[in-house]
Amino acid sequence: MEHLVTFSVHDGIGVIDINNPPVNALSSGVPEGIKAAVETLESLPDVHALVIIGTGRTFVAGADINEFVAATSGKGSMPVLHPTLFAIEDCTKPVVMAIHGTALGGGLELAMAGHYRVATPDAQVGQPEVKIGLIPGAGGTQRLPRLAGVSKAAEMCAFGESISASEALELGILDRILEIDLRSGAIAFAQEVADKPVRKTRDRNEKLAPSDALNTLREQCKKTRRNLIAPLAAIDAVEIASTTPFDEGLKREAEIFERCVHSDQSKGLIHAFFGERAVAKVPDIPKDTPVYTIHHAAVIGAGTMGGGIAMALANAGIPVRIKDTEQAALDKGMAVIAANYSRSVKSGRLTWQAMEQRMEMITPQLGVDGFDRADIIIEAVFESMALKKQVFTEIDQIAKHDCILASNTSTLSIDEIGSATSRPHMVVGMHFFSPANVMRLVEIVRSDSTCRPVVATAMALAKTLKKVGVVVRNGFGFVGNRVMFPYMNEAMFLVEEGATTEQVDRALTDFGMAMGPFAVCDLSGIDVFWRIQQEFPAPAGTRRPIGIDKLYAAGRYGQKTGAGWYRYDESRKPLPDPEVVAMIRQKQRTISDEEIVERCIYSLINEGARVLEEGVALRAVDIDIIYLTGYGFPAYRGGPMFYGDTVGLEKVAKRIRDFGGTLAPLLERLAKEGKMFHE
Ligand code: 3H9
Repeated sequence: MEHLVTFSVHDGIGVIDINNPPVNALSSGVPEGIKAAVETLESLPDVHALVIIGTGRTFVAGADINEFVAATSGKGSMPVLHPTLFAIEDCTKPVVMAIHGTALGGGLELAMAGHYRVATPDAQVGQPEVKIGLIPGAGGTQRLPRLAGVSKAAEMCAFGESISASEALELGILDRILEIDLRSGAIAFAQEVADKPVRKTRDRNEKLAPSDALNTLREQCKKTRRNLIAPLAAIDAVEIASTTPFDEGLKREAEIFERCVHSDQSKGLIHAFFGERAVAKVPDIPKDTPVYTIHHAAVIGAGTMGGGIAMALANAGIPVRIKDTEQAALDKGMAVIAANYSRSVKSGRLTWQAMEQRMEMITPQLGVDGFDRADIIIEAVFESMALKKQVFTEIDQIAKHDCILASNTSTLSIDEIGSATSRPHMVVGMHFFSPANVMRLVEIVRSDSTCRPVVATAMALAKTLKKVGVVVRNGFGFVGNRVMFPYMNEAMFLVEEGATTEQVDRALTDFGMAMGPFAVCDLSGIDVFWRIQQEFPAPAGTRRPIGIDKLYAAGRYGQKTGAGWYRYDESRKPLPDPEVVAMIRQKQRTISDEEIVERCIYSLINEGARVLEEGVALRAVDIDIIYLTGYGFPAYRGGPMFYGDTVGLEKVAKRIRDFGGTLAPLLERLAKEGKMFHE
């Protein structure tokens, strides 16, 4: 406990250092250590004030999230911060919180229990608990409105976004921004206020007037945080501060927190939080694996994917050459890039200067000038093995020997593509998702030959591009698309059997999917699905949906032709089309939403079990993160495999059998043994 928190005295000021790397979470031992140090301070007559500061890269990133996992699974006790926060707030000598990096969640709650808060100019503060399905549980919903006002506090607790030090100063959360060294500046500040009477945050009631803005905020949450319980719960808790005395408010906050922390939503979101970090740790690619530095990049193909990838590189400050074979295609690609940036400028997310700088980083060209200097060349041409092999043979001859050759293929074999080069060890799949400048997922596909430094470089590049790289093995459709096909097939079977496209899409968006399968199919293009079916026909004897062939034959390629599974008006609004049903309906029975969700989602889980068993996905969590960051699976369900565990694999297996499906051996075994994917 001693090393987590240290107490020392400097020029009549006590200093508590919190030292719990990497982010000074308030793990067991830290709050107790702070409380003990405050008690020590009270006993020292020659020490007149206290500074609390974090060592290392940040102040305090909140409660230790691992402790919630342990507590809700019966393996530990729930963290309790109130005794420490009261000890600070009730301290008879002024307590100054010195903030750098971030004061998040319990970290901001700790800071608000102090009598003053000073910070570095680049510090950030926030109540992000909602992002893991919680509300602030250590008085944040009661103290924040007392400093920042009810409406701003509700917004911060409901959306979970951090704010800058300057905004926090303006709102009254901070008392001063220190341009000088934080530690000495905070000690000087403490000397300045040492003789002043202390003012407890909980006694400050002047900003607690009820706010009408909360109802608008609730409406906003219902739209943008669909199905989530924590954002609305956070608003309720903040509202209580405006109508109820502090102590009663704390009790009510605790009741709401308790409901949230035991919810499946919180468990799913916490799984997603740790999962995103877990996928970055690949057992045979240790942290010290050498990586190639990427100074210059090149992209082949100026279509939707190539353009988006070029934007992602330029956004990260990496100059990129983008090549296409026809001037018209190149012009069109650059016009799309410019239009995308202009939209960001118009919405205020980007300045004109930044747009210009980014456009300057992208060099369009028909030839291969400068490709010999590229550190990575990313191919994003049409999805055809013959074409890809031709491209790789060509670039292999131009690229320098240590240039990484990456393919953005979504289904094709990286081993086979690599075989078209003299350097299969330098060939890797980097499967971006459309729009590549926005979507966070990159599937990093290693072939049998891809060497470890190349995989490590692809992972590092994904991080530089602010994306989530998930390493997978080679195999048809890798993980994401491979698992999606049975899900899409099931959706199509349901329409053949009596459901409508809009019912299927609605049932699955109600479940939480960002888009329904038919809307996705129309957006990606029926022709794309048709081509994949040609390249990879279903094995003999397996049921194959008839919809794709019929729509393709009718020239209904989706949004791009104004008709696919839906018809589209000028504003691209999807309209149900009875013609489609007439084309593919085989039977007529009433199908419930429950059946739709079970058949589609369980088929995802079943195929997930197959890719796991085959080793295409390394761990269940990799599949979860792929689905959360690339396929619009609801984060509060933790990903398909985590959701399967939540439902219970025995039930999942039984329902798949009931629907006539064939169980993946791994799923069958786990279900029989009463086990889970995530043990
Ligand atoms: C809370 O406070 C509830 C209270 O209201 C009530 C209590 C009663 N706990 O993200 P990084 C780990 S809820 C445990 O890669 P960055 C993380 O897993 C909490 N571990 O670094 C990773 O581990 P590893 C409210 C945590 O610089 C390592 O630290 N707070 C926690 O990109 C580095 O993290 C939040 O929700 C934690 N609280 O980002 C803040 N935080 O190395 C959550 C981090 O083994 N944290 N770790 O993979 C963050 O948003 C980011 O981590 C932060 C740093 C911005 C701080």
